[in-house]
Amino acid sequence: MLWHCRDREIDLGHRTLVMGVVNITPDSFSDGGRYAAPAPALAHARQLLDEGADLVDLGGESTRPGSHPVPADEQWRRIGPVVETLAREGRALISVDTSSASVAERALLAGAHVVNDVTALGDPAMAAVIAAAGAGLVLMHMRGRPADMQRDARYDDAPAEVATFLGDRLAAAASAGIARDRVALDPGIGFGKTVRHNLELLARLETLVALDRPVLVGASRKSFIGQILDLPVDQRLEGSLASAAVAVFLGARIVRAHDVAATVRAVRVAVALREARRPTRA
Ligand code: HH2
Repeated sequence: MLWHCRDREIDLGHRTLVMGVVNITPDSFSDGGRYAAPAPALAHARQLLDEGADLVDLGGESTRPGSHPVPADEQWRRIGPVVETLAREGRALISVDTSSASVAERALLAGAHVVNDVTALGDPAMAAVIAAAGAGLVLMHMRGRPADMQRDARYDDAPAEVATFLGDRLAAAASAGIARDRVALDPGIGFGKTVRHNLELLARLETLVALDRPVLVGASRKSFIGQILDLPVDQRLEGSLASAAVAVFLGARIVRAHDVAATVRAVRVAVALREARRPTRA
């Protein structure tokens, strides 16, 4: 399984990437304000790369439940200096967490490789920007929008409905000129879902793996873990690692995480277990 992101060809056949989260925001749900200025954000990105992150996900807009969109110019003011510096250094695979085509365009011009779009091409101008740059794309499922997404969290069969949605968005991306081999798919853990829906999506990840594109899972520190363990956001490491390990074992090829060093170790063991399920070659 190959994932093409501009000039990079990433073979995910026997690997799972760890995507380190860099929230350059005042209000993200788990680390809002810690890396809001360029210098701490850059230092944090470098630290995550040193800890073994395969790519960093730079975001200038929180999408926590109840949050509101941040104007494109403000998003770029937050993430631009970090994207530009990391791209100049040439070491990191750079993802930008934005659903704004104008932010994505500026980031790709500066040298980013992947657009992580939690609205799955909700901005009508986004597909053309990604197609023109040959960028990688993450299509994520969300029900509603962050401001109201927990109000309508109803599904008959969440994994099946999410798979249908992502299959449709994959087809829409292809008709807009974004080759399949550039796209990764994400069930959107915590985006318009109850605890039960999130658990079903993780436990039945094969429903998404069957779409034959890399599956990305972002369960790190999310509230379903807090609800199971009755723990606040700063005490969800073990729950995040357990969720990541199960997702990887069931086929996830990219894990989005805040705690990179620990996640890299958990993912390596889970990948070894996943590989052990394959029939051995004669
Ligand atoms: N989760 C968050 C943000 N972006 N992107 C993808 N593809 N998948 C996810 O699960 C995902 C995401 C929320 O986490 P975080 O960035 O830490 O919080 P906030 O949105 O409050 O900045």
